[in-house]
Amino acid sequence: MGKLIGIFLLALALCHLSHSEQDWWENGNFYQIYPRSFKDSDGDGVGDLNGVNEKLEYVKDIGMKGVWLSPIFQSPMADFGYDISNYTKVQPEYGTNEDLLALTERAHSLGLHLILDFVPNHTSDEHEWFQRSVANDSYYRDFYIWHDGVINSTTGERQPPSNWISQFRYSAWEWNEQRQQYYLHQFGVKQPDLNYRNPNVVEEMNNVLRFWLARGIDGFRIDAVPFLFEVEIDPQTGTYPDEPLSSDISTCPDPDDWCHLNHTFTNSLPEDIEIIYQWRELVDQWTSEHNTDTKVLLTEAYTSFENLMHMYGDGLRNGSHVPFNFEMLAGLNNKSSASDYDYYVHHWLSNMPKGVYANWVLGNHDNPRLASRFGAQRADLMNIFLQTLPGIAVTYNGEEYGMENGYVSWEDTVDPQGCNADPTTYLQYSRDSERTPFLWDNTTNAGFSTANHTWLPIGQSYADNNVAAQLAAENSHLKIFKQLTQLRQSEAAFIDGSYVSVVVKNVLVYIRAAETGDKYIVVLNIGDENVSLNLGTLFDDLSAKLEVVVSSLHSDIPNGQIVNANSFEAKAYNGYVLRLTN
Ligand SMILES: *[C@@H]1O[C@H](CO)[C@@H](O)[C@H](O)[C@H]1NC(C)=O
Ligand SMILES: *[C@@H]1O[C@H](CO)[C@@H](O)[C@H](O)[C@H]1NC(C)=O
Ligand SMILES: *[C@@H]1O[C@H](CO)[C@@H](O)[C@H](O)[C@H]1NC(C)=O
Ligand SMILES: *[C@@H]1O[C@H](CO)[C@@H](O)[C@H](O)[C@H]1NC(C)=O
Ligand SMILES: *[C@@H]1O[C@H](CO)[C@@H](O)[C@H](O)[C@H]1NC(C)=O
Ligand SMILES: CC(=O)N[C@H]1CO[C@H](CO)[C@@H](O)[C@@H]1O
Ligand SMILES: [Ca+2]
Ligand SMILES: [Ca+2]
Repeated sequence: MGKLIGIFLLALALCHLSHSEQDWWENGNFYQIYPRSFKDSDGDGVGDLNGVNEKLEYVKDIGMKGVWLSPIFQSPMADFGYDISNYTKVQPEYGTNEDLLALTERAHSLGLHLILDFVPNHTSDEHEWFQRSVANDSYYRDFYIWHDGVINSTTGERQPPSNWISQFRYSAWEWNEQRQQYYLHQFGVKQPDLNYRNPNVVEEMNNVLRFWLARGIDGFRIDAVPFLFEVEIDPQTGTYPDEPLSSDISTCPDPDDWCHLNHTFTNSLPEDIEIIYQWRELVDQWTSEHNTDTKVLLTEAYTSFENLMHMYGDGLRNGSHVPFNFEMLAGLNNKSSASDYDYYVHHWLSNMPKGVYANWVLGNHDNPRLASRFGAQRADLMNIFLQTLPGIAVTYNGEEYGMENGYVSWEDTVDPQGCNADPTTYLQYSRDSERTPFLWDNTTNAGFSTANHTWLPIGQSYADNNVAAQLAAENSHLKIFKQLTQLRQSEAAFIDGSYVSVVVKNVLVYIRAAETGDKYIVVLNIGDENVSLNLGTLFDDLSAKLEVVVSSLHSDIPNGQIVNANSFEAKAYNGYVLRLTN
């Protein structure tokens, strides 16, 4: 019996609703689809909306409630759709607005909700607003952040108004010949920042939201929230203040790198959160005026924990329904201990405001796949963890069947972050490996596309390991995932049960208990050694016999097997969901 490291009891602020009373998004399962790589319906090698439409049954079948699509709007693709040139038009290679409407209707008919990626910080420089702004067209003149620059007293030359650096390196200011001014871009040169201090910009963006709400879209995932506002111009100097050097420039010595500065004037301003509250008001108002299902906001913000909590609301006003929990995503890696896992769960649960739902994110299109980041042996364990925590689970497409990073050669690399590196180092930077096509079956291109050439290669062998094969197998990562999402939907303990955890050696053990008395124990052996547990000494009122409801593929325990609580053997890297038998 290992040393008891700690017990932590949580009184969860959950509204004790029965399953049927819960709103669709509460406690929900959200699925991120990367449309370029999901399913190609017309054989051009690029995934598209009709492809997503063809596969919606699958999304429903694996237990999802909400689907969010990575950007699909018209874009010159300088940043794979994060550079939008028209917010109300679908990018032609993904389909048409009609295809999106058909997809929305199909989703609704299956009981799914569709969420679009909204990229409000900047447009593409090819957006009509920017071109009119460059032309000094009066309504659009101040849609972006323009400045004459300042004259350097030593050289007598014009230079940018401040030392601000873009996320993609070098000055965040770019000179425009036609307008004879600098414009601000916190990301790429082709991504000019909108000026949110201009009420017309706010109104135009509100109209974009209303445009899609009117077409049945169920909510928005809002990109890059901490970049929305910059400090106002200093009336004394007529320019913007320089940002101080980062407190630890030794970890970021290159003055052209974003991390070289401390972004006090361009990142995580209080105004960023204000506008989220305002967008929440807009969607809430829409929901009540049109008597629709709840429209939701999901927010992407790599910012302080305090800001993330604030994103939920300030006690008077509501904010994001789902402020993505990047603390856990950034905090856990394959060296993390069971105590680390425990820490991130408690930190969120015990600090979130009353009346909101926790959310858990472990992967997305910017991070190596779970099976590659945590080791393939832990693929099921990570899904068991995600699906049995209280609140909302967010799954990146492919994680449900334990997909690993795909191999993409230097020649095939397309991610700008990879291309900016060289053939020896590109794999450290490129995000293509987690974006390779979905493995549907064992036909050409794993059933993703019939094209001779797909936009990214199929990254791994798929003859025996694909969705169809996993569905046909007696047991598989995918079958385990489906059992987990089933439990979340049907068992009160997982719907709104309490959460109590214990860490023993490198094993995280927690109980989910419903008021009705139903109880489940989740055992996650994070470590690389088998551990024998006496569960009876860890929790009160435990029955002597437990039923294994679902466990990792390599646990060698069939579902339904009864085990002794007093001598439970947790295999290295394995996860288990056990039911109390009374
Ligand atoms: C976006 O595209 C639609 C449909 O083609 C068009 O009517 C609209 O004017 C465009 N908007 C902008 C701002 O370019
Ligand atoms: C003026 O230009 C010189 C030479 O490029 C540079 O070293 C110096 O930092 C500039 N001064 C200011 C105040 O930016
Ligand atoms: C832009 O318009 C303003 C206001 O009409 C004017 O002062 C300014 O000179 C114009 N700039 C250019 C480059 O035409
Ligand atoms: C915030 O959300 C809660 C829970 O849904 C609701 O009861 C409350 O009225 C909302 N507050 C505002 C200001 O909309
Ligand atoms: C842990 O992750 C690192 C970096 O991603 C990798 O090099 C290493 O092989 C991984 N170890 C295991 C056990 O998966
Ligand atoms: C995780 C994520 O979506 N990151 C995006 C944030 O916004 C920038 C600019 O829009 C994109 O380049 C990132 O991919
Ligand atoms: Ca296609
Ligand atoms: Ca901005």
